[in-house]
Amino acid sequence: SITPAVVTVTGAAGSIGYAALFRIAAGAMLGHDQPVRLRLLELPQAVSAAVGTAMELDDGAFEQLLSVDIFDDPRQAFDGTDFALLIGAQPRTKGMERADLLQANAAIFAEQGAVLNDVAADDIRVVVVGNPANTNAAIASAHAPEIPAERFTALTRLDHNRAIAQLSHHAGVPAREISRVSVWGNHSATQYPDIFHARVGERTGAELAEDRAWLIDDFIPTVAKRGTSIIETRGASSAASAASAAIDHVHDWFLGTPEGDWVSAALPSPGAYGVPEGLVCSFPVRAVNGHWEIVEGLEINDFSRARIDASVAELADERAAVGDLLPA
Ligand code: NAX
Repeated sequence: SITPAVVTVTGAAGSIGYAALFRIAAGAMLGHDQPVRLRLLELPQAVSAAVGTAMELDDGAFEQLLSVDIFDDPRQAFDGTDFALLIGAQPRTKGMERADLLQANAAIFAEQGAVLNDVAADDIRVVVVGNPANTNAAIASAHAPEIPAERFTALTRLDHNRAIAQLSHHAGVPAREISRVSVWGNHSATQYPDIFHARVGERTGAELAEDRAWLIDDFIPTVAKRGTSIIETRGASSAASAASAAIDHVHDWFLGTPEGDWVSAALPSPGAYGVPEGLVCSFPVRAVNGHWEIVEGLEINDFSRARIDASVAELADERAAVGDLLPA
């Protein structure tokens, strides 16, 4: 029999958490044969909503869902956990400066990193969804010295999936025939969705990129500003698509990326592609035997270099803004 996996979801009563939990319970994340124990972490005022979600999870009668426990204490929620989806974060409220948001979240992720360091399972894998996701992941990792840094990742798979969707519409090719898209940098409007190495049905991304007007004025900004368009159109921020991307991220990390393809995820830079060490930056990655490996040796043209550098500069600024919580 397969050892059950312990999965902790923070912000479990929020919009993304609500959408993610049912698909995790249904086996979309770890496979349909993998038994799962769910731990939900919420703020005290949202515990009741999380209890209600747990009642609904019960009512799903999911075959592989062994238990659902709810906590407002990270130490209990992360005890022995194998997978941590860190979705809960302090939202940006009216009048709040970006630096204030960074500071507020830095405190949350410093604490959660330290607790994970103390109580999580040895093979813990962490994906940070709560914004600013890259810097939050860097802070959590900096406070977890006993956990290998590459176990702390941030979600840029939603950006990756958005890029595939836009390419699919533009080229009239189904998503399943699109591979090797790369998102570089920060999960923010400075991110760079790179199609120069992509395969788009019978065509190449490089060929599509020859239409620079489309690339610069349409494709890149549409992907980078998609979150804002969703808010404007839907009246609420991306939730089910973000949950789906977080599930894709953990799924591939655990079970592997398809042969011949790669995905995007933000990892602590080992200095790859000139990205300063330790910045949690999105790269093209493959999962091999349960570990992310950055796809090496891609040729980066001047067009891409300038855009990667701009997003990496923003990550460096965020690191500077959180100061002591993230030692340089
Ligand atoms: P919601 O406000 O619906 O839910 C957040 C939940 O987190 C709330 O229930 C709140 O009580 C809880 N929470 C806050 N602080 C917590 C803490 N310290 N411990 C445990 N729980 C805590 O937000 P939702 O729409 O679910 O978005 C969650 C986060 O994802 C936000 O930071 C959002 O900016 C971020 N996003 C990240 C994306 C990505 O691709 N990386 C895309 C979607 C989304 O914008």
